[in-house]
Amino acid sequence: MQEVLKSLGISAVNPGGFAGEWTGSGKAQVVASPIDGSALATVMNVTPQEFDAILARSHAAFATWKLVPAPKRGEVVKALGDELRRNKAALAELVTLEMGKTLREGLGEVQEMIDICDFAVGLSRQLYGLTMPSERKQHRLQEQWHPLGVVGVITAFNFPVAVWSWNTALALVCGDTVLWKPSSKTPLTAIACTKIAEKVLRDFGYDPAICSLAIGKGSDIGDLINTDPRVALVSYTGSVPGGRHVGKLVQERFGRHILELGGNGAVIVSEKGDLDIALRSVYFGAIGTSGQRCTSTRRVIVHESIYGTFRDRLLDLYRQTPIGDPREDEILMGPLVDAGAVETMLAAIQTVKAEGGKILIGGEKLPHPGGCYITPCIAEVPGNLAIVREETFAPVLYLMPYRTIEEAIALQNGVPQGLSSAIITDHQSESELFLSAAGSDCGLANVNTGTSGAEIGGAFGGEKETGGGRESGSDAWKAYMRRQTSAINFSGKVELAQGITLEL
Ligand code: UN1
Repeated sequence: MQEVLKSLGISAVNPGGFAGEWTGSGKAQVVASPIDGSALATVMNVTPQEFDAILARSHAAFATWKLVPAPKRGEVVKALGDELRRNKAALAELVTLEMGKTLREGLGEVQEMIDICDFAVGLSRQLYGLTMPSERKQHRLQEQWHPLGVVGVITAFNFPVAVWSWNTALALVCGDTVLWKPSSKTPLTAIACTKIAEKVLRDFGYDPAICSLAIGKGSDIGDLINTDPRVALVSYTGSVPGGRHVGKLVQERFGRHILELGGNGAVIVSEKGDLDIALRSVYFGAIGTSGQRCTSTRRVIVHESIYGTFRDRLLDLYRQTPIGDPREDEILMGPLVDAGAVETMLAAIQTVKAEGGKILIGGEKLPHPGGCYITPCIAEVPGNLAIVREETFAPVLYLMPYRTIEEAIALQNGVPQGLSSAIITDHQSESELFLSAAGSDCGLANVNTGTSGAEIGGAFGGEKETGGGRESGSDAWKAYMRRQTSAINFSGKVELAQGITLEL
C-alpha cells in the first residue's frame, strides 16, 4: 500500500489545493479505506482565501491556454493518456483502496480515462463548425467554436477519477482550464491525478494551473465554484438534491452547467430474450461497484411467464456472491464506501418492507473491520413503490413482473430519474419499440446488454431528474465551448436580411 501511495506522490500529509503550486491550510482530514478502516493519508482542505487564489490562477491560465492551437492542446492530452497508461495499475489500486470497488473495476475505470484521452486527441482536430448558405447575395454564414473558460468539475466518490477525466480531456482540447473539486470521500485519487496532469503540463512548458484542484466541502468550496462568475461551466456529478442546489446557483448567475445526477436503471427481461444474458447483465449491473454506480441496475422487470425461473436463478447467483477485500481476485463485491452507506441501505430495506415489498435475500451486515460490508439485496415489489422511485445508492435490486411490453416500458419509465435502461430480447419489434419515441425515456437505452458500463464513445447522461447533461463522447464537447455565428459580407453593398430595405 505504501508503495502505491508513494509512486503516485501521496505523502503522509498532503495539501489539497493546486494551481501551479500546492496549498492547503484548512481542515486536516484523515482518509480511511472502506476495506478495513485503516488510515491512508491526511489531506489539508483549502480555505476560502486559498480557493480564491486557485481560481484566480486557473482563470489567468485560461487567457493563454485558449490561444494554443487545438491540435497542440491535443498533444498534451495524448501525453496525459500515456502517463495514465504508465500509472494504470497504481492508480487503479488507489481507487480500490480509497473507495472500495474491486481492483478489476478500478482498472476498468482507469481504462476509461485512457480511452477518453485517446478520443479527445482525435477530437482536437475535429472541433468542427458548420457553414450555411446565406439568404443574401455574396454573403456567407459560418459558425465557430471557441474556448469557454474555467470549467469547475465537481465529482462524486463512485467514479473518483474517470469523471474528472471525461471532463478534463474534453475541456483541455476545447481550450478551457479545469478546476476540480472531488468528493470529500476520495481526495487522494484527485491529488494523484492532479500530480499526473501537473507533470505533463510542466513537461510541455505550459502553465500547470490549467489543471487545478481545490479539496473541501461542497457547502463551502463547492458553493464558491457555483456562485463565482469566473467559472464559466460547472460540471456536477452527484445526487438529485445536490444537482438541484448546484443548478439553481449556477443558473442564478447565468453560468452553464452539466448535471449528471441520480439514476434508477431498469432492465426489462423479455420471455423472448436469452436468459443467460439477462442473468449476467442484471447481476453485474446490480452488484458491480456494490450498487454504487449511477448506472447500476436497481429494477428488473421480468415477463410473468419466466418470472419464477429468472428469480430463482438470480437468487442462486446472489447466494454465491464472493464479498470481501476488493483487491482479491475472486471477490466480486467489495465494501460500500462508508458505514453511512450501509445504514442508508438498511433503512431503505425497512421502508421496502413497510411499503409492502418482500425481501428475498440480502441486507445482512458482515463482520469485517471498518463495518462497510453487507450482502446484496433483492426485494420483490408489486411495482414502483415510493421507495423504488428513490435512488438508494447501494446494492438493492427490485424485482417486478410484467404482462405486456407496453406495461414493461411504462414501469421502466415510471420513475423520476432517466439515466440508464436496457431490454433483453431477441424480438426485433420489441427492441425497436423500446428504442423508439414510445420506448425508454432514458439517456441510455441498451439492447441485450446491461444498464452500466457505458463506453466513452457515446454521450453519457440522462433525462428528467438525472439533470439532462451530457459528458464524454459523441458531440458532448460542444458544452465545453462557446458557439459563435458569423455573417460575412463580400458584396461591397449593404443588404439587410429578411428583405428589409433601408433607403437613405
Ligand atoms: C457514474 O456512475 O457516475 O456507465 C458513471 C458506467 C460507467 C460510468 C458510470 N462507465 O457504468
